[in-house]
Amino acid sequence: MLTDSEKTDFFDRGWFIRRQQFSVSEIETMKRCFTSLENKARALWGTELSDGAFFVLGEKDGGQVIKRVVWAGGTEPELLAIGNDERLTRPAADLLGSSAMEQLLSQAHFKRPRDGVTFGWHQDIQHRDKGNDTWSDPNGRGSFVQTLIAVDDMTPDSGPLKFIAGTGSIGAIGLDSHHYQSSSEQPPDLPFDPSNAVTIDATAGDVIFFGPYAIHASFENTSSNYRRVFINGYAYPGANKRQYPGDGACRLITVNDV
Ligand SMILES: O=C(O)CCC(=O)C(=O)O
Repeated sequence: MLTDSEKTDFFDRGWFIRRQQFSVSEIETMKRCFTSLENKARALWGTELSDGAFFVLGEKDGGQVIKRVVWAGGTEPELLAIGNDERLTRPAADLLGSSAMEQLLSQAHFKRPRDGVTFGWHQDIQHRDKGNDTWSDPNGRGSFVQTLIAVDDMTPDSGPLKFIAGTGSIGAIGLDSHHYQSSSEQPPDLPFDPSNAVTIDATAGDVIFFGPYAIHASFENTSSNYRRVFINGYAYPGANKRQYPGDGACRLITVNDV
């Protein structure tokens, strides 16, 4: 069950963290899957759907950059199984107010040292609602829950997540897509003050829960360690009208007794 303060943190502040949800050996399994994804990416020439997952790849200084692997569970069954784990799905169902959910995301982020991968200031609704009736909000509270498992420790220099507190229920504010692209911590024209952002400090095994309106970002990993996260995202049934890439993406998940 969620506590009242977790609910308030999610809907008002924008996020909450459950510490040490996954054991050392479960994290080791996730790391093995991420290594397998890296090996699979190495065999690819560019962004493509391969073996059930969608690899979004780039290049820096002549080397391959893995920007993200969309529907990673499509090629790594152990990651797919985690997407149906009640440590993620039960709180998500509770927040959505529905025992049935559509799993939209099973996404691997790598952030290898100095690989240039950044996620500029954005709200996740920008990636759910692509206009033309691709998204609706049947539960009236955003209809989406994102969960992010820290696979490595998230330290101040490893490109940690940053949130703007108080944005959990502000609705879509129409941040420009260039904010999402930006690698700069402080683009000049943001409608909020990034210097007030809260930097998340997480240990491998922690899970961060946040909604579609929470404004957040993460910048370059300047440490000498990997900063991997595994993201699973769940929508209220009927909210999403797009097909996401990857074998089995947008599957229906049901949690008992919510
Ligand atoms: O890997 C990251 O830090 C980015 C996470 C993020 O922006 C998201 O899940 O929407």
